[in-house]
Amino acid sequence: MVAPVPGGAEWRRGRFVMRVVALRDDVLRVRIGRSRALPEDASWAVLPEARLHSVPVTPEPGGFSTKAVRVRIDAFTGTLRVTDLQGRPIVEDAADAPFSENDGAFTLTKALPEGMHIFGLGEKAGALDRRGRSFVMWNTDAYRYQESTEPLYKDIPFFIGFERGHAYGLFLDNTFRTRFEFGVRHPEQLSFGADGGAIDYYIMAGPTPKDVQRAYAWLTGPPPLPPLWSFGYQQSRFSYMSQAEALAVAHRMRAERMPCDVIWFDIDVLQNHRAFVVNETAYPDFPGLVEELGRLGFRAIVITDLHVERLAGYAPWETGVAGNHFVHDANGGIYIGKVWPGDCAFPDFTRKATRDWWGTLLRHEVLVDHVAGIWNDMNEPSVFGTPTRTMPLDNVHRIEEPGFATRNASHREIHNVFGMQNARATHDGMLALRPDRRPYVMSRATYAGGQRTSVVWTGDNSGTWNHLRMSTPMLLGLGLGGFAFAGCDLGGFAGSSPPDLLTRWLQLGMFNPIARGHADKGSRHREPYFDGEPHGTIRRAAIDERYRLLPYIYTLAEEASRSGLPMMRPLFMEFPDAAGGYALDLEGGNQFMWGSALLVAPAPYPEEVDRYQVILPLGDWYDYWTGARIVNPEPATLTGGSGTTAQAGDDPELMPHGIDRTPRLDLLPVFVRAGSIIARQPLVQSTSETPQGPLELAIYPGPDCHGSVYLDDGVSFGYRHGEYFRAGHRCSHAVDGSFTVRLGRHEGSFRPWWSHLELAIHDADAPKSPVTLDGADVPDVRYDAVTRVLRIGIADRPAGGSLVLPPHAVRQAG
Ligand code: NBV
Repeated sequence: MVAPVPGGAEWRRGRFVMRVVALRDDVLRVRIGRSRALPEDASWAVLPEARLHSVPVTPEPGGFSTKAVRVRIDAFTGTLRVTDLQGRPIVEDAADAPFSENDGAFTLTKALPEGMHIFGLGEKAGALDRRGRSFVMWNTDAYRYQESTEPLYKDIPFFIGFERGHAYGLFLDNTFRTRFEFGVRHPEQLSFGADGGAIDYYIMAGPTPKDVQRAYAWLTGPPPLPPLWSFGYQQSRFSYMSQAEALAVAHRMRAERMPCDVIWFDIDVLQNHRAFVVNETAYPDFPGLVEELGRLGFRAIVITDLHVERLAGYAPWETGVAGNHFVHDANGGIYIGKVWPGDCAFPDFTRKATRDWWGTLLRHEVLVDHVAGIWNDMNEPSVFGTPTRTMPLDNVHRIEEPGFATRNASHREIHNVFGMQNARATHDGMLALRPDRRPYVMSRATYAGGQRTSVVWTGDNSGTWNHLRMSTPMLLGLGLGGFAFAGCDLGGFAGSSPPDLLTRWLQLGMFNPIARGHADKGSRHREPYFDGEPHGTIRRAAIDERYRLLPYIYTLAEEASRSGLPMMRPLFMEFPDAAGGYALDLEGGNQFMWGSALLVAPAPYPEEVDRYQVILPLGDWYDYWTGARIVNPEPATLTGGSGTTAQAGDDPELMPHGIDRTPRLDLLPVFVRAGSIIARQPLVQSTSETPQGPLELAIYPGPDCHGSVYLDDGVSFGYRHGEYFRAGHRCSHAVDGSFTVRLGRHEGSFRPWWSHLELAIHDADAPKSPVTLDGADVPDVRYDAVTRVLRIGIADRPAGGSLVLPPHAVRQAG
């Protein structure tokens, strides 16, 4: 029977109890207990303030409603239906057997309507649309994975169901090995479950993909704003084998004028791969090296794997034993497994005391100035020489944690959060040691919510064309999984990418949230200068453009840190109503949005030389490289299966358009949505350099034309106390055809590096009468008839202002 409870409704039958509550009007939590009581109310992923939030609901027969959704529970079967207030289904249990269990494992089954597509689950290889496939969540060291490899390094059990115009989200908060399948066992059902643990999941009602994404960020926390330098180019290798080699890379990058911000130090910087101990034979003066790198404008990131070598006299081992900080085996002894240094113990990161202890070990690394970040690898955890590649499932962790009942838990339960808690310990340790510097931690394994304490990369990909292609859906999946800040090893980790591949990968990687080249031991070098010409020139141009775009990129990053919206976005997120809907993300062949203004359109199969079609959704676009406007292109030929092509009655305005491009090594096609204002800066060689000259506002006229600029000191938390800069700008046409740029008022107390703005208005004509700023003529107006760009130089004024171009200088765009 179904009874009202505060904030929701509860169904009981036999030993089963299901409680559905509304945390917000558009966010429901569903918990099912199998022994007359609900499971423990605790979570590694969901923020307590979200988990315990509630809104008033209206009890109704068999359920309740909020201001956004209606919940119905069948009194007999417990079948759950969630609809909008008009009765349109959002997500519904499968009519037959929505629930099954077997020895602690459970499976829930829901309807999968014919036209619905599934995105998410974080880092998964293969197609972005998950429909028709099955997945496992079990953090795994998956060296040289392929498209079909399951599982991979991370566990983000959150997916989005999307059908043209409508989306919902579902997050299964369960850390055991979980399984998802979408239309595999039954074409119109999806199911998910776990090997054990609580049945505890959340439904986000949308209706837009961005609504879902924001709701997920509300539940699990948005990723905090990383330092500005982390958006520069970063160079890594396994490993730079000596101090001299690392320094030579840095010098060469500067000599070649290839901008770069970070050099990464992999395990050979450590004595016998032992965390926290520098190999002084290869690196006789590591602090001195890092100082020198700092003078050259580089930061250093040092790897710190979690396994602790069993070695008398080694402080992490000794203090770890003394503090009882290591994971136990089933017999209560310290579990020892083999990893890089040899026999190792594993800190029990589910104990707060152990995380605090781990944080103090970072003292050596973090207190060297310019060691700006820590890299947590191998934290699935990866253990050598075991059939499971990890520790035994009956190992014993101790949960001693605010918000949780104190208890022992098997590795079966903790495995998937182990890496996340390792990264959390590193993050919190860095923060404790340098309270006013933003910690930068990169982690390989993680769980939902791990975005609060680390950025991630996609592990050991390979230097093959196929892996270049795979990188886009993987990073899009991570973005949808809350990890807005993610990267892949540019050039591929394992094996040696040939020069053309590396060139193309660097071009594409400049539109990834993290742009870091990395390479396996023994493989060809991936430093961008390595292959001579024409590669050097092409790669330099790609990196230069990343640096010019940094104001836009950092503004996007800041937006992600508030909203959870990814920087790299699938097209359906920006154009949910476009005809063909999701097809944009399938037939667009790896196209994606870089923020809401730029569309990046690599060749669908990057090694092919054939012409391909770029799909441009809705409205006019501009070619990013030439500035030329692309008006009314041909309708795209969407050729996919049911639901992808235009249907009778589709509004032609909503049909995407297609244009052809022929692959060229020196150019990655990028387009700008009409109605965008994009901030760019003069070129620098690293973010430690102050750009010289004005901030450029590149204006691409079109409907709802807007853009903003955000900046702060790039490293501290001052921005949280008002020390930031923000300005929002808009443009519009008046009825007489004049064009106004409304420059926004400066917000925040941070003073940016520029004093002047250069407005670059694209597809303009030479103005026939003066351009005015708040009524006064502007003297600095330059027109280039070849590019059709009108450049206007003005002082940037804290109060903003209105810049008016006379009629006919700027055409109305569609
Ligand atoms: O620390 C060495 C490597 C590292 O370079 C790579 O990025 C990680 O994913 N690490 C894996 C350990 C062994 C790789 C064969």
